[in-house]
Amino acid sequence: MSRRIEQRPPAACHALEVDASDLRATDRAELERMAFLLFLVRDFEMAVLDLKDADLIHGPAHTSVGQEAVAAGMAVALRKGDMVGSTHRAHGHFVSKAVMYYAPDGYRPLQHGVTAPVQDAVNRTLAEIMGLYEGWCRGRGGSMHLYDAASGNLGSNAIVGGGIPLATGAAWAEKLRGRDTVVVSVFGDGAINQGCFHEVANMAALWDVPILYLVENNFYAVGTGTPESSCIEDLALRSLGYGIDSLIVDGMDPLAMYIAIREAAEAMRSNPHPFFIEAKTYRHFHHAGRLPGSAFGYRSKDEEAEWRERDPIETFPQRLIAAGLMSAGELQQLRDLARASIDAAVAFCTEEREGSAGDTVRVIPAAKWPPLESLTRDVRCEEDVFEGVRFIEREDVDATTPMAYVGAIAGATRRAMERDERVIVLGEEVANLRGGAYQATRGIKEVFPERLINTPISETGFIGMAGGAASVGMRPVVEVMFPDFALMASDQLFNQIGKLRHMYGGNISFPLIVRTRVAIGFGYGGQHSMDPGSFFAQFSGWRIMAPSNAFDYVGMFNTAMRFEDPVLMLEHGMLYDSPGEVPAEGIDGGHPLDYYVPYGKARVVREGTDVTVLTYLTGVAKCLQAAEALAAEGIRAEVIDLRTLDYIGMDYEAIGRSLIKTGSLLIVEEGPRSLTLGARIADEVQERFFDYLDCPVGHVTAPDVPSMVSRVLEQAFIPSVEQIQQQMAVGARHAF
Ligand SMILES: Cc1ncc(C[n+]2csc(CCOP(=O)(O)OP(=O)(O)O)c2C)c(N)n1
Repeated sequence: MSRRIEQRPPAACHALEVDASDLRATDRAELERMAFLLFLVRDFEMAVLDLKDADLIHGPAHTSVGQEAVAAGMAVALRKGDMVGSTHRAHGHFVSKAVMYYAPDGYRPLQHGVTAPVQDAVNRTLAEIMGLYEGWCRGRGGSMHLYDAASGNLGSNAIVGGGIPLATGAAWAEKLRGRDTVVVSVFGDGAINQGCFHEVANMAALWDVPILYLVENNFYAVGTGTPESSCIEDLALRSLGYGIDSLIVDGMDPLAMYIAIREAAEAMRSNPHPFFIEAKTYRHFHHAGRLPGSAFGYRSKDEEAEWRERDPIETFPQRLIAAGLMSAGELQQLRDLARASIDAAVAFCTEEREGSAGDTVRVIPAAKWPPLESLTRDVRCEEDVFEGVRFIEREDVDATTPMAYVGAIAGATRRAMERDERVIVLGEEVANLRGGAYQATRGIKEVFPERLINTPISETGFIGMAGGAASVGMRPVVEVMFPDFALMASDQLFNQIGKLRHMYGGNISFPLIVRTRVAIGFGYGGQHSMDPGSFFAQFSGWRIMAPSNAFDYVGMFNTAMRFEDPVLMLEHGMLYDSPGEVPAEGIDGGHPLDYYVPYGKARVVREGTDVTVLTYLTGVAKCLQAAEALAAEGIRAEVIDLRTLDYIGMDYEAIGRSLIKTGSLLIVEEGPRSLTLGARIADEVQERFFDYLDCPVGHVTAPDVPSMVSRVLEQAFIPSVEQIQQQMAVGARHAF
């Protein structure tokens, strides 16, 4: 007879109840800090709304009026070295964490007042929200992209859910380095429905990451009520399936938040594992602006009035007075301190002028704006990371030893791990199958079993976590099994890793390598055969290197490792078994694989005078073959292996040098036309070298369809040597 045996989730959810005895049991200094932060955040947010109304804030400003207890309790509960990643509604979390970091140890607002570093933190936060140069991110970030690594503020983030993988990765990195940092990832009831949360919650539990997921359930995502987006009312129940304990907390009570977070943090420090807190809270106003939500019809005035009764700015001081822990006078002093600090911040960012009607108006002094030259700064790191490095090419090396392309990948990776303990390697199957799905991690598990990490099939999650780990100083190498799978992780790769350095004013870096292997030609079809170079190249934060042989692979991998930027190492499956060679001896007596091949330098692999042919990866051998065949007819094609594929690093000098000789350009790529680099290269070439060109630019690509599994169709899809040869001949006649 069949029967059903009840199975329980491997974790538990509780609701926290706090009473007056907890208040009395709490250190008086902690209560004072919480009260001060409550007042400070409220005044800060009201000032933001005033400035927004005066049109002195450009773009949206999502305030947390009503929700201050979460920020105040959290900031007081955490240590200075702990970290907080936040959302689009981050002002309160950010300024509270910054204040607690920049304040003296044992901060007593009543005794110390608002110290200069605390005031500076408030000023810089407001300045950033206003887009001013003295802001944390040089005014480039604004309200939704605040960042200050020193105070542990991992950043506000405008993509709902987008910051969760980064914060989880930062927490993971801290644990891997043996630190007892706790990271809090704050997000809303709307964000919990993003897949990225579920991917990283699973991995955080799997790897015992000390991350506190703190959901501010304010019951609405814009105008969508939680019952419309979740069939489970208590969102804290959602973590149980991942083996993460959770707690439901009154998010209108700073003390409850403080107790919940402090206890969770201390437990995580001694026994790392994620924890989940659902803070039930309420924003008094609509999603943005100062109108109540009821004005937009998605909630009632009665509901708003009920929550107003629980406003922490009123209730917390009353409780402190009732318990005899603080006097009304002391609380008023704290209110005055907060008010004065916010007034000072407004005065720091603006000045009063006489208006046209003889009234006084507030304006932003011209000197406060970011200089226009800063517009394009900080997309990538400076290349001074190569100080003292000598770059070499194959011809600089006399003695070599044979090494296949795939051996070069594994060898360079392993060598990087030997050199630098910050290097970790992760991806699907990388530690299985004796070298990963394609042998590119062969020989690493035997030496670095802890640093070679198999991931679940969660591209968003593990790429985002690698980004977070990189942002706090690790050097992850991520294998993406097939390039097409990178699209699963688009937000993390492009909105986050590819953009944030610039958006956060150059204050963050993502030194990581994503390796992926183009698989055109293997019959895997349209969802496994992408050449992602042009896709990554849309995002200027990414550097892209595509080595076509083992020698270049090792040297370019080493170069990629040295950058503070994300680098895509583009490989090709058809090259994996191709024989190659690497130096037999090390430069200056070092390890043979410790050499650097330059970024941003294309390589002329065959000289010619009739047509310039740009290509990369498997295109190099094909173009050489075509050029050889044409040589018999007296046509001399110059073949250039681009090697660096991103548009900033593209070696236009080499292209120009060649075009002076040939006057004709052919670009050869394997991908479907819309997904190739050639259109942009041709555009750039006509702008820079129009006078050298004797004819339009030719472009050999696959047709604009996804690749196919059928052997004959795939062969017809991939540009053939004959096709290339024929187009080279046309190019040599300057007849495109
Ligand atoms: C990926 C993404 N989808 C949609 C939006 C637009 N958006 C911005 S905030 C928001 C609501 C978020 O709600 P919640 O996570 O509950 O946070 P709250 O605003 O309540 O603090 C939406 C839909 C966005 N910024 N990012």
